[in-house]
Amino acid sequence: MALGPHVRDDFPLLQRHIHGRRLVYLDSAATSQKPRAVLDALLRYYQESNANVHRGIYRIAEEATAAYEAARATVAAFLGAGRPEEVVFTRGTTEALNLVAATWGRTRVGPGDEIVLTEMEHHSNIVPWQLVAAERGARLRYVPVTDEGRLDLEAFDRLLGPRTRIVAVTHQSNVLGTVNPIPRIAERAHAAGAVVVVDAAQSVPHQPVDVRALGADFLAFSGHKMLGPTGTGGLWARYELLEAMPPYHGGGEMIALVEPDRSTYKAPPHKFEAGTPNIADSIALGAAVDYLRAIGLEAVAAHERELTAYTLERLREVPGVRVLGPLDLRDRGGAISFTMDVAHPHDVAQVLDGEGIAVRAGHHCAQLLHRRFGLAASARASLHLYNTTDDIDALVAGLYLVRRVFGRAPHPAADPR
Ligand code: 7TS
Repeated sequence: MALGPHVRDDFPLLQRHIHGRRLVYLDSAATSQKPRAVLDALLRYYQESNANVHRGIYRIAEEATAAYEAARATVAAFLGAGRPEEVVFTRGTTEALNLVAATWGRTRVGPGDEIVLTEMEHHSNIVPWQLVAAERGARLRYVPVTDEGRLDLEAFDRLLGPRTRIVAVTHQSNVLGTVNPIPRIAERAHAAGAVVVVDAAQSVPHQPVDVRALGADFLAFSGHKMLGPTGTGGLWARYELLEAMPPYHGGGEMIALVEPDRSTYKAPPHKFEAGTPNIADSIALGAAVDYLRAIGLEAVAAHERELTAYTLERLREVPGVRVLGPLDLRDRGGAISFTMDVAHPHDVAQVLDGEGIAVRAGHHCAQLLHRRFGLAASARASLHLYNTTDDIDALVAGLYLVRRVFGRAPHPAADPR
């Protein structure tokens, strides 16, 4: 394994012990751990340059503004954006998707128009569009998911039509691990006259992402899943689209001129960043990107591919484990959800916790997808660059323990199918 063991030393939290055992952290799809470089950047900002941005003309305010804008430029370059001003900082993917829905969506979608989503979306790429559709009288259409956990692309093509205004799709499923063919989807969506919104919460942290190569119009991501602090993330959009969109929030620092009855706004991205932004955390997100770039996203992806292969192989050994999603490594990443015949996913997670192993259990904010597979919940192990084969060996040993604790008879609520 190229990365795991020596990278782990960079992450203070991964040195912890839980119940007397080394912590095995397998929940990076929920949030990643943070390297020391990110923690140092946070502390350095507060100890040396803490001041509000875009307003003070004194030394530390200028330093804070320069560091905040440098972080934007770092993130923009990381995503292959044309210019730093195409990146709006938000609290994460959820806020970025709500921003697009509430501005572009509400002004461009009318009665009878259609918004195309997929059955594998996270709730944050469903609910904002439901709000728009209800307000504007539009209709939501869903691309079905195949039994193997891929999008049915022929069904997608058939769903596109003259009323399609928006196609909003995840790049990488947080449950199935499936990596969707965004360039192909974007090409068809554009041919139908729709804009393409990509939920890249699970792809940007794990593989090289280039917004231009994807053919996206909007792309949302979460900084806290890519080694940055919580409360960070952003929206990338083509600059012309940001210019054409109304503001999302009103307040200080997003205006050019305020009059009693109306205001004019600053140019993007500032038009979308009302009030005091998340300065320290965004600067530390820049440090996270520097850390990831130093290792290289190709190397991160290769490490995770190898570890995903190892995980799938080891899980196959455990009787009664059923893995969701594609088994072909060419179109899947390291979010590996599974069920066990003898225990409910919550019981699986609880037994694993007793061994110091952190996995998530539940619907992972993807109820439509779980329903599609006849499930209410699943357990999920999700990988990042700091995981190792040791972590997977611990997981597998933990699953054998689950079998010993719950017996070998299938549990009635474990897998309702
Ligand atoms: N989209 C996808 C595909 C996600 O996986 C998540 C978070 C979000 C959007 C929302 O991101 P946020 O940073 O705004 O919360 N996914 C998960 C998960 O799988 N477990 O916890 C959070």
